[in-house]
Amino acid sequence: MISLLPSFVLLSILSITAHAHAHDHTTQTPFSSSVEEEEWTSKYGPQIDIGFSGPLSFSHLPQTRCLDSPSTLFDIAILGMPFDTSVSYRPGARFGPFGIRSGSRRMGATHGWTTFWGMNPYEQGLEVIDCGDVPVSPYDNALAIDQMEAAYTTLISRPTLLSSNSSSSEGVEAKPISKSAKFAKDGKDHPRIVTLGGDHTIVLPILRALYKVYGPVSVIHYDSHMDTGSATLRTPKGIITHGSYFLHAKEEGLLIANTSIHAGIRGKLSGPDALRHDESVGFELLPTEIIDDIGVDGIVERLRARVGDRPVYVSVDIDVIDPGLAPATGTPEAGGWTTREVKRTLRGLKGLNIVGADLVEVAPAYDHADITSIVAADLVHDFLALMTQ
Ligand SMILES: [Mn+2]
Repeated sequence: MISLLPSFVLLSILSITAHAHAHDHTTQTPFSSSVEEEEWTSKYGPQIDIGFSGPLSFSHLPQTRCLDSPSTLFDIAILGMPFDTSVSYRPGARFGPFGIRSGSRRMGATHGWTTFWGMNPYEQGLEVIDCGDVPVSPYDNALAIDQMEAAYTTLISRPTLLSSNSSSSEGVEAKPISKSAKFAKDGKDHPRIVTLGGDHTIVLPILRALYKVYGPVSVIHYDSHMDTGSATLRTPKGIITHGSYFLHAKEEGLLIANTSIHAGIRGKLSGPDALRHDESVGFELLPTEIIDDIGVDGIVERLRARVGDRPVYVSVDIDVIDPGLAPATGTPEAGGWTTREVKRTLRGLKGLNIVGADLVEVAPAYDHADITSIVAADLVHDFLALMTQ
């Protein structure tokens, strides 16, 4: 652990130690007549993390390097994918997991109750932990995509902690925590992962991993861009980017045909052909401005009707939100939804069979006063509430 410290910190520690040692020989009278063992604990109790201190995990959750620890079981994991080498404009989302965790510093398991949800996701009897980040290659995209798939597959292949506990009691049937178990090919309960991106390309390895457990899924996709490859069709075939991964997912059979939906689209396109192409990939499209006509409830109704009771993956690009409220992203688009509107539509997804979720495209270098990171962390809290209520 000490080797991880910057050398100047190490030098300071060594020089203080050396100084104290020399001091022992010359000072006869210590300023305290006795040393009380564990003085901190006896006076102040546990060494808790406060909002502006402590190791950086999401919401101060216990953090484990889960990929190294096969015996670590959980029901829901936070997992970072610091990948940003397939973007079309501003890079920087590799720092997204760090930024979102930083934006969550004022959150905590003991005060996760909100009037918005009327519950605390950390107090629903489920183990929610932060599994750290996937160490992805910043040099080789094909390698990085395989690393992300391998990591996600590793974690969702484990039994949930809850089902593991209940099956270990003799005569007690393993109790699934989620309705999604009925979609799993093995009929078992699998943990769910909330992934912190990373650019949006991370969804392709995630869908590949989910396919192994559930088969194809439906997607609810919040974004100002369609990401179905209409703008990148001119690039060489086979190139996977953060604007084309859904086309690859469709071609690989990872999506249930014609059951996915975009919400919040407003990016500029080459023309109406782009819409026809998008529809051919299997998406319905809710443009940003429709919210003024049908309201939050209308958006929720359309999202729910499209995916029905199928297994659904929820992917949120932070750029669905207006850049005035969430500027730190790679391809900002003016005129987006407010944070409050997005939160209300997410709450409207209660009861759907959500098998996983992500929050992507946060690039903290473009942030101001952490506003984007705080928004992103808040939406991750909403994912946890959705998955645990
Ligand atoms: Mn986008």
